[in-house]
Amino acid sequence: NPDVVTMGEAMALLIARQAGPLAGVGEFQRATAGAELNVAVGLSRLGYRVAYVSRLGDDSLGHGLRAFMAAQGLDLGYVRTDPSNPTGFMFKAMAGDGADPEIEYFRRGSAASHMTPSDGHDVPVAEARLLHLTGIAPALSAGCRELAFQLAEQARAAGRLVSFDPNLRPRLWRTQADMIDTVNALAGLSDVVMPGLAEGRLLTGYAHAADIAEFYLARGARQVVVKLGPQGAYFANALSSGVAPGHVVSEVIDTVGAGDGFAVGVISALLEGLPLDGAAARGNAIGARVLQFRGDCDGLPDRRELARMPGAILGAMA
Ligand code: KDG
Repeated sequence: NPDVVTMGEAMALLIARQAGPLAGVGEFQRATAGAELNVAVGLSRLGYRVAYVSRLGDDSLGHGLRAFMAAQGLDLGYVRTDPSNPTGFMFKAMAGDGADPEIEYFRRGSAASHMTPSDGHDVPVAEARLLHLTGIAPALSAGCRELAFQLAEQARAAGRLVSFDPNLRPRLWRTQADMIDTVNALAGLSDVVMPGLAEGRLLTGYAHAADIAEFYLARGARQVVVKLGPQGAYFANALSSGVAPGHVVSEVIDTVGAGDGFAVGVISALLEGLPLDGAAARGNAIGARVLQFRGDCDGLPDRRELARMPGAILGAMA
């Protein structure tokens, strides 16, 4: 059985090899993207068995993604091939000075966006230790949204942990109100909620990390970690609250994927029985490492690399 189950859309990622707006870039490097895929890869590198639920098109991008996932050790038993719809892809520009890069999606009507609750039927959520979801999959289609809620409800009914990163992508939603309502409803089914500060403000209407955390604790979350960027992360549960300090990164290469690296740190540490402050510290350390690599997954460490990282509080693998 898997330790962790996650579900989402994997995309081919074309990363600009030249600076400037995407419209003028002629050379790209091929990589992979997908917030939940990044988390799956990060947890697999740390030794967890991860089952990934998705659909890929029967095309070269889909075949390439499947080979990548297999090489990363993911359990692909729940990745279906959809012969009638394409694999999604996206472009990412080369950003300067730590700004978020320009992103362009080609994913509408993709194979993954055609998922429905039937994709979750044989997934062993009740046998896994944790289910990880983000706010991206439920934005893709009604079917993906139903699948996300179904998996969350199955995990809860079986007493399994649910971790959730809002990962707000306003351009994927029809309206902001729909985004806020849906994301907060999924957060309400989750034990561990990990918004960024700007996301938390938009989702709750509160300005301060402590109030954002209180909002989710009052709705049933057991642990909340609010990402504060270079300032680190604010964490709160019934026992404790505080700030796990951030890391100084001398050169930020690319910000995309740092939040997923943060989630890998928090989830792995909690699975290893670390207290929430240690989990937030490991999240900060892995998030900071991801900032120093261009690809979304390139900075995700294995156990040996984690052991050498500053501030990545170590725990015994459970
Ligand atoms: O969190 C990183 C993701 O944003 C990236 O890999 C692509 O999943 C993605 C998305 O939908 O933006």
